[in-house]
Amino acid sequence: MKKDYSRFVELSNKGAKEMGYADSGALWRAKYDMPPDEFTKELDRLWDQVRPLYLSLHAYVRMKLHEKYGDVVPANGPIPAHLLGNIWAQDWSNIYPLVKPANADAGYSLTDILKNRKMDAKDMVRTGERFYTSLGFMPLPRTFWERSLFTRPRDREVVCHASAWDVDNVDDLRIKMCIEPKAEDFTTIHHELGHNFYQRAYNQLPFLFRDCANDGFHEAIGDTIALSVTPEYLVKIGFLDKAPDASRDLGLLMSRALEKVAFLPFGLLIDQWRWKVFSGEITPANYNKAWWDLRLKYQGVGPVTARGEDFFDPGAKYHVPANVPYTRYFLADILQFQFHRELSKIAGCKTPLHRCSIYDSKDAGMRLNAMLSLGLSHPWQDALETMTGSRQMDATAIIDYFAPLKTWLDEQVKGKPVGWE
Ligand code: X8Z
Ligand code: ZN
Repeated sequence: MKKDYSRFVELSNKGAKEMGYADSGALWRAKYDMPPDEFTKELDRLWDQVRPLYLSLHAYVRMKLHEKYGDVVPANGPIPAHLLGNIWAQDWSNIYPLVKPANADAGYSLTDILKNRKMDAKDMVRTGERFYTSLGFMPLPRTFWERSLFTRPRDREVVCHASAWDVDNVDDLRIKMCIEPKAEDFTTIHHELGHNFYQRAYNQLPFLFRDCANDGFHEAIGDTIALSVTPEYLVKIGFLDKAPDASRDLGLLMSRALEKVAFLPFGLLIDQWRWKVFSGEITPANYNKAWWDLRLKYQGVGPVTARGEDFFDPGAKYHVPANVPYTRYFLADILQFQFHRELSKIAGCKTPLHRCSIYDSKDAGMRLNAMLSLGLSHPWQDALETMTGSRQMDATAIIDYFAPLKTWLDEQVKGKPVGWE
């Protein structure tokens, strides 16, 4: 794939240059209603805001993995990426059992609930859809149910990486996903439906405005909804008899952090690599070295054995060969907490943010729709202001959300090394 990819980079740059951009990376960075250099600075600013939170999680997880695996996991160096429970080390939820706080486990498994209830793929999507209709959105069209792909076909190969489609730019909405009864897929369903409900919210606008405020917004909507899949919500829809009390908060926060905080540096580094590939600063001769340098710099993870240039590890991440920009997911990771904080206020939540569900709040739904229906007709700053009153992306929302966990993590690693350089 490496050879094909480097040829692809040449061709892609040729097109970008013909359009007046220095290279394809510059073209991608030009889509944020601000000078591209300013956008890069914004990313640095946001990363600086969240890095201490990531470092605390990293130090704690490394300590726990060191306890379990011994010196394979250095006490003060990078974590071997293959021990984090995910092939890309982008979401660490699968090692929750290894790192969960003693006595603060939430005490239920959404995966077990889905399995015990014998939920099939469509049942899970229906449940996701009901969240959106509870906010006041119209149910999905009949064709969505007829034309979507919900399970892995037995007779042919398909791309199972989840995606959402708006085939006619009006209401031929579909998702394509190979759903299994597990919590991760339940979350992804809400993510994909967020794309579909956004697509439908802007389908009345002039054609060129039928798009999102910026691609981070598109990725953030469904995740914002998934943040409302709280124990209290699961009780409301009959999935759980009783919500765990506040003594279980650390477990709940830990499980969310393994998904959302662990992801932050990963969300950033993919395009740090690609932008330099497009600009020529990283060449095919050092594709893999530069990749692992960035993995170390941002994530503090390393390969299990040396990875030479015979390997092309970035190619294992879907979005690289599929040429889907990735910074959007970093932005979404920040924005969804900003959206959740605001919508929780509108929904009248008195609980801490990680216990607030906006389910059934028509007021929250109206505010959300006010932003979605702007589509691309305004700069994203206007859309953000419509939703939150602020024109700036702001990581204080994710930081506040995880503040109790951060305090706890810092106590656990007191006297132990933090960071890896
Ligand atoms: O690719 C996706 C979505 C489709 S837009 C399933 N995500 C990124 C990934 O899987 O790497 C969602 C989170 C990050
Ligand atoms: Zn998405």
